[in-house]
Amino acid sequence: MPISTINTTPFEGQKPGTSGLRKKVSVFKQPHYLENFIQSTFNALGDCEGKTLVVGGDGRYYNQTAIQIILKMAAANGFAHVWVGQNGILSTPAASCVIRKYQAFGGLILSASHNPAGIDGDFGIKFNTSNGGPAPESITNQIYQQTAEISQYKISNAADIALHKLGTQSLGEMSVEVIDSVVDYTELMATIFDFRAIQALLTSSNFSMRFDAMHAVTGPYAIEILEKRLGAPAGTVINGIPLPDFGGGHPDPNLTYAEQLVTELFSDDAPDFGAASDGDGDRNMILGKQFFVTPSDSLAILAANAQYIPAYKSGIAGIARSMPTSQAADRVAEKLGIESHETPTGWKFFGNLLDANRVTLCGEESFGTGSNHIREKDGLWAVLFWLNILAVKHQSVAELVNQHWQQFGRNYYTRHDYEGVPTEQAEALIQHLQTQLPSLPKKQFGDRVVSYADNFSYHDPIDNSIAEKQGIRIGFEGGDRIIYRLSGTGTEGATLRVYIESYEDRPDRLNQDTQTALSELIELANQLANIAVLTGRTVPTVIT
Ligand code: VG1
Ligand code: CO
Repeated sequence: MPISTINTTPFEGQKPGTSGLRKKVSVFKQPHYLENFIQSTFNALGDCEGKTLVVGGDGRYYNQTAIQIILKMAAANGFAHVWVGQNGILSTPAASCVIRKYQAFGGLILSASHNPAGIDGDFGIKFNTSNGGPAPESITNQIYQQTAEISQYKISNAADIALHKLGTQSLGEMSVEVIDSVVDYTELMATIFDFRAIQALLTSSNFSMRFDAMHAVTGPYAIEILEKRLGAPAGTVINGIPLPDFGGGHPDPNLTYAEQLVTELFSDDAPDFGAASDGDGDRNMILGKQFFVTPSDSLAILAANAQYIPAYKSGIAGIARSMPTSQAADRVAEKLGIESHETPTGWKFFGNLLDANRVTLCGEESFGTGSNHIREKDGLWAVLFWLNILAVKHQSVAELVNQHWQQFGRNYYTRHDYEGVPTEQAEALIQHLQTQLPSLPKKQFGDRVVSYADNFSYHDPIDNSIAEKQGIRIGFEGGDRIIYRLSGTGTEGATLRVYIESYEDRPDRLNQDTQTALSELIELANQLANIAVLTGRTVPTVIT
């Protein structure tokens, strides 16, 4: 089958961010744009001859078109074999599972996660390595370098693959295996959790739950696992049909965007348990009856109850959390006498710790939780983990969380996002904070004293790589913290994220409203960064 070599010139800004390259669909659709990035990825990886690749995406608009191009380029670059999800669908955790299971050289995941989809929405792509995890910065930097130098790409002239048809097809010399998107992932979940106990819970008349797939990729996975395998009544999964524009919604599982689920769980006859996932299936939100579990608390609670889960019953090696995630999990690690690690934002920083078996559980405040079963965060896994604990302990979500706070204290936590801030303004704000850093330690604000102020730098204990400038941290005596960083996943202007945390262990102060409990610190965070003056914003766009 003939292969064409096409001349091209570099596009500016093909720099992978927190989680791959994310741009507007209109940017990706420019002639050669996707091709340049794919060829640059292959160039950065070196010899692709005879290797195996996994390809799949979250089903958003442009997914299948992009996959056909990628398959032809993979063939032209010498790959021998590609595993691709049926209709081009693989959730991010399922892609990680498939890469590991079939020992592929790596995978291309097409997703912009919860960013809006559709012809006017966003598209994204990232490369995961053979461990199933997002490529580390050493590789993404090389890819970026290649995008700046590219002059040609290679593409096969073979016909399209029938992505709906399960089984083996060939594309020139390369074989393409179209696989069921759900089977391998479901099997993996069954090896981790006590499906029998969860089934007993989900079929009991004393328990009801709702799972909101938000018209994104998790629908088929949730229907298969929760309804078909575990016996939850039909209708447990809502918005379960993936749509190329996610139904016009914003599949970001939080109190703002998962509105339908939140309304139901906070109603008078709310179900006992509610959960939602995001565009590509790697995030999770956990709700009880009229009760919200912060992702930071969720990580700590899963860690403290890991012994109830078959896969973790002999103990967890350690816990890692991203820097802005609350310190709740650290207290659990301390009690268990295991390692705890603080890494920069983005799942790629957990990979080395997981591979070296230094940690078993990982989490981010941005509704991401996962374990060593794959190398991505995993939405449904977190939901099953919670259900397994509830099934064994016969407690409600609120009881479990309150009990945790009584034992460990509570880290009140909130994140304030200011979206669509002009980039220069956002950078000036970070600079304004940066210049204050040396003068802050020992300074007193009300009854708080600053104990450290820095721009977080991470030294990876496994490969000794260093990631600098990962966010401004202002820590106070007693553990309170304010953190500021700019998002690395947006496609329009800048998003300023302000993370605020305060620890409380007085038993009579554990049930306050979060924004009230944190009001002084929130005010201080606004003042220190001069947010109103420097951005013209007096209220955040989203509070989680
Ligand atoms: C955000 C979150 C981060 C997460 C990343 C990818 O990044 O804060 O914790 O890892 O999204 O998640 P940023 O740079 O915008 O803060 V996902 O579900 O978009 O793959
Ligand atoms: Co996601």
